[in-house]
Amino acid sequence: MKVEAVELWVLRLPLVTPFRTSQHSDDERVALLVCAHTTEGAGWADCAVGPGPFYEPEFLSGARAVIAEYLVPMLTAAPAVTAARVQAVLAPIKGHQMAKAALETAVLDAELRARHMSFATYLGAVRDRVPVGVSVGIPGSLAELIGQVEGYLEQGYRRVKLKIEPGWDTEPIAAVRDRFGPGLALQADANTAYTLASASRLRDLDQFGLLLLEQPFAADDLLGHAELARLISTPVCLDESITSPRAAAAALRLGACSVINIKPARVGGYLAARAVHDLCAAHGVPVWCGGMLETGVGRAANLALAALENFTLPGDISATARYYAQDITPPFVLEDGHIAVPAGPGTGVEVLPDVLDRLTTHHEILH
Ligand code: SMG
Ligand code: MG
Repeated sequence: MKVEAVELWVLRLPLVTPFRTSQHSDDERVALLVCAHTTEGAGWADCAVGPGPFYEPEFLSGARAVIAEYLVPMLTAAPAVTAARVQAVLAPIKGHQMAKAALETAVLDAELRARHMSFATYLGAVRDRVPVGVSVGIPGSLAELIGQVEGYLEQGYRRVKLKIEPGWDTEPIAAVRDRFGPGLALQADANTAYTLASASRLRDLDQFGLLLLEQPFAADDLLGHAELARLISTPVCLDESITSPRAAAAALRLGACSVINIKPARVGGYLAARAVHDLCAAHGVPVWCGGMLETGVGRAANLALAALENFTLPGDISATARYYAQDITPPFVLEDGHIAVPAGPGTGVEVLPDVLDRLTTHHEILH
C-alpha cells in the first residue's frame, strides 16, 4: 500500500457545555481531521490536539505544520506503507506524537477498511459494548457542579470524574460524595496543577474513597508521583506523563502510579496504546481510555480500544450529546451506561459530508 495524498480539515464544533480544566477553558473543539488517500482506499483520523499548548506541548497549528512540512512528504515518499510501519517511516522526526498518531490511525483505517476488518477485531477487543464515564469540568459554583453531576447520573453514566485545582478540590469532592453517597464511582483529575508541596492537602482526599487521583504533578515529575503514591492511599493515575510505552514502563518501575489513563494520541497511536495496555496487563495494573473531546471519528476508535481486556475502568468516552449538538458522524448514544463498540470495517463510522462542509474553516490537500 502506498500513501498518495493526505487531506486535512480544520473545523469548529461548539461544545454543549464549556469545559474548564486547571489549565484551560474551551467552549468549542477546534478539530483537525485527516484523511489518508492510499492505493487501497481512504482512511480517517481525528488528530487529538488542543487549540493551544495547554494540555501538552503539541497543539493544532504546530501539528498542521509538522504534518504538512515533514510527515506527509515522508509518508508519500515511502514505497510501501502499512500502519505497523508508519512510526518507523516517521522516526527521523522527534516528538509530535499526536500528529504521528493521526497519520498512523488514518493509514490503519484505510488498511482495515480494505480488509473488511474492524478496529475492535484488529486490536483484540473482548467486548461489544463498554461501560463509560463522564469528565466534569470546573464549573462556576458548587450548585452548578451538583446539578451537572445529577444530570449525568440520571443519564446513566457509570462513573464521574471531577476536574480539580488548588482551591477547587476538597470542597467539590466532599459535596459530590455527600450528595450522591459512597456508591458513586468518583475520581479526580488535576491536570498537573499541584506539586509535592501539596502532599498533605492531597492526602486529605483519601477520606473520600476516590477510585483514583489523576496527574496531580507535572508530566516529567515521575519521582514526585512515586513519592506521593507512598504518602496517600488513593491510587495515583498518570495521564500527561505517559507519552510512550517506554514512559509507561518507567512509571511502573518507579512506582509512580498504580493505574494508567491511555490516550492513543498521547502515546503515539493505537499500536502504542495496545503496547501500553499489554505492559500494564502483565504488571496487573488496570487501565482506562482517556478522552480529548474527540469527534465521532476519534470516539469510534477509542471505543474499540476500550473493549480490550485490561480496560477494567470506565473511560472518558461519553455519548456524543455530552459534547456536541451536531457531530461530524452519526451520534454515539448511551444505553444502560454503556456505548456499543462499532463493528463495521475500520473505525466503523462514516463522516457526514454536509456537516463537514458546514463546520470547516480550513481545508488542504498534501502530497
Ligand atoms: O473527551 O471526555 C473527554 C474529555 C476528558 O477530561 C478529559 N480530558 O486530562 O483527561 C484529561 C482531559 C484532557 C482534555 S483537555 C481538552
Ligand atoms: Mg487527564
